[in-house]
Amino acid sequence: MRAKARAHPNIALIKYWGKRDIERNLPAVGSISITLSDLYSDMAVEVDSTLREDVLLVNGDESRSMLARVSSCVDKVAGCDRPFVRINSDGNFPIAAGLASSASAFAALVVASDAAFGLNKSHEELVNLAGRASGSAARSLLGGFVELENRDDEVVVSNLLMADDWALRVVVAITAPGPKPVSSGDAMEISRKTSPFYARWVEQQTEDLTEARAAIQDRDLSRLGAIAEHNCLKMHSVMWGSRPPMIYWNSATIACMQTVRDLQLQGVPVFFTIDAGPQLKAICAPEHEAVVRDAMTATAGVVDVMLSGVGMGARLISE
Ligand code: 2P0
Repeated sequence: MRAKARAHPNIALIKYWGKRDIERNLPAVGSISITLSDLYSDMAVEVDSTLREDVLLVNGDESRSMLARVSSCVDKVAGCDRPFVRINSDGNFPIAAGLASSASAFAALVVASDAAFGLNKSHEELVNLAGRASGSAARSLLGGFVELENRDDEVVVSNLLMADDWALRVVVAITAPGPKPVSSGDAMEISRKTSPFYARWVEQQTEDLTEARAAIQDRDLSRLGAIAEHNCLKMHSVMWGSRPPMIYWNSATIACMQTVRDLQLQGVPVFFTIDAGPQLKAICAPEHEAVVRDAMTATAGVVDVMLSGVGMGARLISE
């Protein structure tokens, strides 16, 4: 009646922004991501019939703010009449700061809960349970290059390439490690309801997915970079056009973008993406990682740099 799982955050190259069904947390658009290898969330779930409520420890400290969302995810896996659980969540990167901590946390949570309750659910069920907790978490069930597709009333994830098929490196420039002011879920709804660009964003997503899929199959970094940067800036334009505007960037985020542009002008094959937070992720081949890392580290306002490869999907690990 206890199990522990590890999952990694994923970075969307073609983004999920907006929901078509809030109740079931179904995304309005498909997306393509890479699962990271070096950042992780571990979730240990222990069923304990002596508890009077669920208990959540995040990096060793009791957390009540995240408890309702975590409990609700365990309910969806094991049913509302389940015994209470003690959950230990540990990770090696900042939470709720635009680094997809909810993706890795909920992917690990559904895998650990399924095992702790001995349910043996199918991979497809686990994907959809993770997606209900956090849209991007469905993608962290798989490693490598992952596409999430909308199908009727469910999501389907599949591998475009495995992690070993294309060894890209991700240089994460942290410009502000604190939690974001507005959650992604709330910001998406504000965008859907108020941004004049939202409908066009949804309409164009199929084109962007097709282009990125082809670039990934060809392992063409400059083609993938062009469509990923376009899709990222388009998503942020939807946010900027919302009322109130959703601006997650700070001045260092823009400085990082300029650093990537300068590297590109010097002939370094690298591209950037930015999620719902002020951190920038620069993506390149392994032979260019050191120059990209040094340039990001030297950029004004960067407080930390994390390095990662492309990694594995969610799985059970020993305690
Ligand atoms: C993504 N983001 O595709 C996009 C890009 C942020 C920007 O998925 O409301 O935490 O829990 O389903 O998955 C972040 O949103 O949102 C996200 P919910 P989630 O990675």
